[in-house]
Amino acid sequence: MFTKKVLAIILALMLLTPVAALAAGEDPSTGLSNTIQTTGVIGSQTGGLPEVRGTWNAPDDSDPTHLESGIQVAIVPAGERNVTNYMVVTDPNGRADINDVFVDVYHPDGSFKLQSHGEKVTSDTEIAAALAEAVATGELTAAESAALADEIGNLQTAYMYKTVFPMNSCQYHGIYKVEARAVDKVGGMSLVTPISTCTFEWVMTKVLARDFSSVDYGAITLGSEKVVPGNFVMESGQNSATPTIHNQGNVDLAITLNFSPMVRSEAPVKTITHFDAKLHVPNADGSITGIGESIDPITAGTPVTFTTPLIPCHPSKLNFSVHADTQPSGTYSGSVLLTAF
Ligand SMILES: [Ca+2]
Ligand SMILES: [Ca+2]
Ligand SMILES: [Ca+2]
Repeated sequence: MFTKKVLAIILALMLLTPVAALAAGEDPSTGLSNTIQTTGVIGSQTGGLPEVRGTWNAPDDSDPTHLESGIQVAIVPAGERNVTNYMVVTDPNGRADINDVFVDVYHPDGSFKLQSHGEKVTSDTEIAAALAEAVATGELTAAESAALADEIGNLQTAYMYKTVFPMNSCQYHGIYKVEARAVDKVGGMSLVTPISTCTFEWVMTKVLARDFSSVDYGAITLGSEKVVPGNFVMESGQNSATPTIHNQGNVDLAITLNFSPMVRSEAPVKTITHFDAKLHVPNADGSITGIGESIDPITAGTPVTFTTPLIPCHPSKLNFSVHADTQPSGTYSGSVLLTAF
């Protein structure tokens, strides 16, 4: 019954679909509907797959004395740097059968980050140095290192490969997983095992940069707010008239402001104590939507914290405002403490 039903549907489709008959001499390799034969043999690779015998990452440069287990990689604030993965690979068909190696790198939340292909390390000096470093950082025991060196050097059954991939301060801190894979000349791929998997820690680093060191409200009119508008552009130096702050680390920052009163320099002493501020943080992809978060009013001496986190990567705009209502004319000065935590 089922077959009949399917047949009926196929017949109906044939009736509904106008199909031009192939004219004499027309190329049969063209057409809108094509059946291509596929073949393959499962099990033909048995015993022939390459095998990752050991893998580790470097450098442990945020932990130079290697007191902390694992690899702690230091970030470059607002910049990029390379991480190196090493793997030692063998193949039952001989190490000459290894055709390609690559790593799959995963973010701390488990999502895929990137794939990068490696190259064979041919220098004995470099091989020895990489193995020695892995022992120093605790990624390999001395016995494991010696066994791998033996497979590469004496037995000549394995090669060492290194894969260099970039890390950016825009990427959040945490433990990144690296799966080392190898492919042989007939396309057989090594299996993912605990031995072919390693990690590194992208060390949490808080960095706040700003492009201004002072805020000049200029002429203030009694009864109306005076705004110093920021922008999204980090100017070089710290003399910008358009305040911008930039999270150059790899973790969200909370931003707190604490205004001091602005005090009149002439006698009698008078103070301005009413301020406000607005923080506008771009989206994670750098696009800018919305109008930002205002805190208004802010009273001098009372710290306030924006609920909007300052996310890494893209510069954010910070506006400062002052309100003077009854103060006499004169020159007023104060300060604001900008804190990130
Ligand atoms: Ca093979
Ligand atoms: Ca370490
Ligand atoms: Ca600016």
